[in-house]
Amino acid sequence: MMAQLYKQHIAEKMTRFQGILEATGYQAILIGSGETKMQFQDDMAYPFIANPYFREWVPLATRAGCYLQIKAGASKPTLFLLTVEDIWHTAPESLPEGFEQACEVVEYATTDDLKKQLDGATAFINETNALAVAAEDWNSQAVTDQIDYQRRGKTLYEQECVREANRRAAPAHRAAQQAFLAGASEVQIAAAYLAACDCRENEMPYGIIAGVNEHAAVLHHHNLVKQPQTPRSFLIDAGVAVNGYASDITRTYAFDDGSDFAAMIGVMDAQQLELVAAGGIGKSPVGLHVLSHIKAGDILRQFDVIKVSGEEAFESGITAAFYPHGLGHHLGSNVHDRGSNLANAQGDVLPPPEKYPKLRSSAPMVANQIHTVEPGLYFIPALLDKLRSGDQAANINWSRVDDFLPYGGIRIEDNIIVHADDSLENLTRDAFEATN
Ligand SMILES: [Mn+2]
Repeated sequence: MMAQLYKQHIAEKMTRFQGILEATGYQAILIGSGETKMQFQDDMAYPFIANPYFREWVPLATRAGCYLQIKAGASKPTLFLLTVEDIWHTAPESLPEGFEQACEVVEYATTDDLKKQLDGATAFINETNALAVAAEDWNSQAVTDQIDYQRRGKTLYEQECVREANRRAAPAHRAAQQAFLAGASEVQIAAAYLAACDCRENEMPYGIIAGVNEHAAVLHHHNLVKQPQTPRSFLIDAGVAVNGYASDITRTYAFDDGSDFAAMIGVMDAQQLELVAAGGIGKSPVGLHVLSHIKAGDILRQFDVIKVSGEEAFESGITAAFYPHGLGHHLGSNVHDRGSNLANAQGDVLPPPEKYPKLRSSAPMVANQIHTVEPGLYFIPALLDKLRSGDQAANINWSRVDDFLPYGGIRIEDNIIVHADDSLENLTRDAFEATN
């Protein structure tokens, strides 16, 4: 089934890229997977991962030195695979069974070989200018803007990749939860996660975030600790990559089901589903972001952490101290898919709202887009210190803040497809339900 979907995916991409060639005046686009990078003054390479533009076409995430060529008028792309004898390393990854027919596959051994096979004005996309093309033809923004704009709508193959990435991640999340409840260290929890999804750490779409207790308040807690802690709370943000596409899932757990923190997770979980349901074609991510802040304020009020309403807490900036990130982002071959602020294929950008200059998603949702919904609520000492010395300090119930500080915080994140009929598919909840 995947091979059939891939064939359709390539046909759809060919059509879209013919439009890009026409709009930008090139005869061909050549996308490199990238080159292996060596560590400084050493004979070891960093783990290689092909860039998202390449992965959008070819599911060879670990294969360096490959190029995909899309020519004007061609019905299939040509995939150039670097093929050299190498007795030191494992043979390079090859295409999944049945995928080869979608492309013309050509093996090459040297850059000169490859260059002989290129003709016509070519836009070259690659981290380095490995083929020494003219500077203006290398990563031309006119071309990458076009690519980023078309990638907003995911093909059925891409949707299935992210769906499968959710299916594989759910049992791993369960394993991590069990390890936490058993008193494991953060490092051991991550090991349980990897074992359950049967992945190497380098295959993860992003570094596993696994924070026990106060570490749940560190938004990107990657330096997992080895010492087991007396468990109170646990936040895990981790996905799985399938054919170069990511899932991006966060769950938060309390050790004691009867605690206020457990109750707070329950309220956040219900609110998160309301925020998911508020999305759809044409909906503004900015409006949803504001809604999520008011809801975060409501939770703080409900648990007596603040003395004002959720709405007032949002207006006065209190919620920003407890929830300092965006509600979500687009998901695909990039974990944070590009193009979420583009007004058109020519690269005009929709500016973020003045209040949220860092918000990356500003463009209304379109059909077949995949996005994350990830409201959060945290007790972050550095932000609380600022709040304590600011003009809103009297509106905070500081003894309640102290009650929650040892738990760190909460984030709940699902991956959602906005279908063409405006129905919403929650890939993450479906996957968790299937593992029950
Ligand atoms: Mn995310």
